[in-house]
Amino acid sequence: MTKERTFSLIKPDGVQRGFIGDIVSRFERKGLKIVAMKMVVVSEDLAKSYYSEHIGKPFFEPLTRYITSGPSVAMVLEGDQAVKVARKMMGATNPIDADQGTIRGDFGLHVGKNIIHGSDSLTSAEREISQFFTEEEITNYKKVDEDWLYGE
Ligand code: IDP
Ligand code: MG
Repeated sequence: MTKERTFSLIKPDGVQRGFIGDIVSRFERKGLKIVAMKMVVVSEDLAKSYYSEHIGKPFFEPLTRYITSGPSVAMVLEGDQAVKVARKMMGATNPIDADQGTIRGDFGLHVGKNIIHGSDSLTSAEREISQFFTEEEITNYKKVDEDWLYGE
C-alpha cells in the first residue's frame, strides 16, 4: 500500500451543472478518503500559478476565464496510489475521448468544459494542495471502513 494524497477540483461547470454530489460520491464509493474540502472562487493570480505550465498555449486565456468564472470545489483525497486512481476515475482530458464510466466520459462533451481537475503526479499534487489549502485545513483521521478496504 502506497498511501498518497492528491488534489482534485470540481471546476465551475461541474458545480453549475449539479455534479458535486455525484463526483464526491464516486470518490467515497471507491474508497478514497476526503481529508480536506472547500468551495472556492479561483482568482486570476491563483489560476496563473496553478496552470503555469499552460501559459502561452492558445487555450490559456479561455482556460483562465473558465476556471475563475464561478465557484469550484477543491479537495484533497487520500488513499493507495490516490494520484493514479483519481486520474483514472476522471478519464481523458477531452471528454469525447474519455471512457464511459469516467467522470469526464459520463458528463462532458468538450475539452474546454471538462468538469474536473486531478493532479498528474505526486509532485503536482503537493504543489496544488499547498496552493489551495493550509496545513491546518488538512485533516488526519481513520475511517471506519479502512480495515475492510485494504488487504494484506
Ligand atoms: P488535464 O486536466 O487532463 O491534466 P491538461 O493538458 O493539463 O489536462 O490541461 C489542463 C486543462 O486545460 C484541461 O483540463 C482543460 O480544462 C484545458 N485544456 C486542455 N487542452 C485544451 C484545449 O485544447 N482546448 C481547451 N481547453 C483545453
Ligand atoms: Mg494537467
